[in-house]
Amino acid sequence: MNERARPETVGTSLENSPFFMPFSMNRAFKKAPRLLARAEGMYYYTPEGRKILDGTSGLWCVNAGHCRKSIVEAVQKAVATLDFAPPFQMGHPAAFEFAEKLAPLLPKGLTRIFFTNSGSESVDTALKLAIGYHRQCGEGQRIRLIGREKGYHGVNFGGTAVGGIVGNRKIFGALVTGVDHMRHTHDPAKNAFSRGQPKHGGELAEDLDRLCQLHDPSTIAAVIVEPVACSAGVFVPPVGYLQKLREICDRHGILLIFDEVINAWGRLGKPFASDYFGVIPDLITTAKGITNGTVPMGAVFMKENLYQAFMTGPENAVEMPHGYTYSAHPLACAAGLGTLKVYEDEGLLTRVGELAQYWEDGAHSLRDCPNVVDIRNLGLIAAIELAPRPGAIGARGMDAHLQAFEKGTYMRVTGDVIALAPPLIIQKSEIDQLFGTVREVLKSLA
Ligand code: PXG
Ligand code: PLP
Repeated sequence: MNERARPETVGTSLENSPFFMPFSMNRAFKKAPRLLARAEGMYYYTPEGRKILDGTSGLWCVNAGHCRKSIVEAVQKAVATLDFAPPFQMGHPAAFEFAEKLAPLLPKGLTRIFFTNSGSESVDTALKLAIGYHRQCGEGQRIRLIGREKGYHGVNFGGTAVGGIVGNRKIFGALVTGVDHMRHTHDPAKNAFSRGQPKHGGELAEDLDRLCQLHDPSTIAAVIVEPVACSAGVFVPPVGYLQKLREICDRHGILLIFDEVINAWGRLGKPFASDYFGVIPDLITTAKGITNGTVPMGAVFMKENLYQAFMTGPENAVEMPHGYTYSAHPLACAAGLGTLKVYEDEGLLTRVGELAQYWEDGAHSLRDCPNVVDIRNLGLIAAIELAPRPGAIGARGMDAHLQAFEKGTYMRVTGDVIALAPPLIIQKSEIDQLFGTVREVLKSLA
């Protein structure tokens, strides 16, 4: 018997629950929980049976919609066949099959795949690969890592260090040395209510040149950015910005990492954001939509030269001393294979091309709603930014989240920014419904 004092109501109340919830207001949530009991297609259902439209694909991951039969069945079959296989010095067929199926989808020049279990692990893996690569190439002094203000690269040590969201960093100290950050690209004075890519700010990529001058470029291993920075509030890259970053990296021998944990898997109407923007990085980090969120999985895609730099030395030596117990887990590979088939059968990796204009028009129709100070969009992503209440940053946003949930819509809110990114199977009528609910909420919010 657990000796801890527990309220009489245990079983019906979560107020004293031992579950330490991630990135949540634990105390407030446990007093008034918002639980989801099941899901299907575009909708969640609460334990009481209320139907909730999913406005943010779970957490930007359920791109093909919920509980898709073929994915569920693939995972069910896998778990009953091979629960686990050690990934170090052993293998299982689905891991090789999944890599084989993914390879042709990758942007040109990216040929090799390292499996992880999350976006955070993908980021830390990519940063280590970058540093290791330079050392393999005789440039062991290249150990600096450059991120960007407002960037989100997960929560592990490397990702937190290169990340640029102050609230996620400030209580954790120095984390990793040798990290610096470029300026963010958000310029509401010039770019508010831009449709698609903002016109102003492409030159901000030159901030990388400034850091090259400061540190000397020969000390820098890699630059990591999200093509569209989603987590901090949806910041779309200005026209020309990513191209310029690529040029500067090329000039100085610095590896460019695109963190496509959210951007990939059809969110912008192409398989990857790299395809959408026509800029090819040296490494891509991803997760989330790779398995439709069904089973945790992440991956790092890299150019051939990175892989080959490690394939040196004696063949009886481990080439890359890195990996996770659950790298290429059989259930994740099954979910990934099932997911790719749904993406292909239903054309989901390009479907957003047909929806993007309708989506953009819907998002920007909210411009006249109270407290809206900016609207940003690209592909099937939109952010509606609200003015904060004086002295209470995030309060209006949180109220919007709570009211929307009452009205049957789930939407992610970060501070006072509403971030929408529904499953790619959404119908136009559901786009209307989603923005209709947001409009109602904004009109009734103080
Ligand atoms: N990089 C990027 C660009 C991400 O968006 C991660 C890394 C980390 O992935 P994992 O799987 O370790 O969480 C992410 C994750 C939000 C939100 O509300 C976004 C993420 C995670 C949680 C919340 O915007 N992105
Ligand atoms: N810590 C200990 C003591 C371990 O034995 C392991 C893996 O064997 C890890 C951490 C890493 O765990 P994972 O491979 O799941 O990331």
